[in-house]
Amino acid sequence: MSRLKLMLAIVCLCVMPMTVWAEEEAAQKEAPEVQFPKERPMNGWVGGPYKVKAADVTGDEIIDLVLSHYPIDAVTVEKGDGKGQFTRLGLFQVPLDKRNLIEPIFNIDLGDIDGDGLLDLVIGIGGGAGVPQGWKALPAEVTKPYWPGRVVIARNTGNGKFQSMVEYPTESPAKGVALADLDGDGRLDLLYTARGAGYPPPA
Ligand SMILES: [Ca+2]
Ligand SMILES: [Ca+2]
Repeated sequence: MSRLKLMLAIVCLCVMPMTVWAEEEAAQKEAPEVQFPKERPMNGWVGGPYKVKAADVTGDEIIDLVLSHYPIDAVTVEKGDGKGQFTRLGLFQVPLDKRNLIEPIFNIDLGDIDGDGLLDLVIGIGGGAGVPQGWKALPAEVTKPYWPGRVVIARNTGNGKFQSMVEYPTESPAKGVALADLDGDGRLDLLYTARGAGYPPPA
């Protein structure tokens, strides 16, 4: 545990002016499927749905589920009907434009960041995908490029969809994320944890 350096950061989020989004896309007729890359090296990591949050993200005052899927960088929205039944409404994938590898999502949280009444999404995501086999025996300079992380904030655009707004880079995978008004100013603050620079250490 002594090698495990925990970093805690707090970022103040600016509350954007409330915006009325007049155009709402029509409900999807078919639920989107979660596509798992066939060629992606798994490195022993398996599994589907990983983290779950229960909250009303559609604005109809009925609890929905937001699921993160560990082997891929995707979040799905499962719309609740208030009777215990859920229907997949949307799928959000973290944009790949700033990286080449698909990375696992470690954690998610929800909060209305822009004050439009819809819960927005924060994601802790990090390296690991594509790490060479036997990485524990490799020197840090070889494995380090695989381990940066980021915290992604995505705006709820309605109808179970999210749009990436901003990313905060972290030196290692962002593990924990949370939204809370820490200083009581009525604006949500962002917290995240990361394992720390230099992880994993050389064997
Ligand atoms: Ca709902
Ligand atoms: Ca919002």
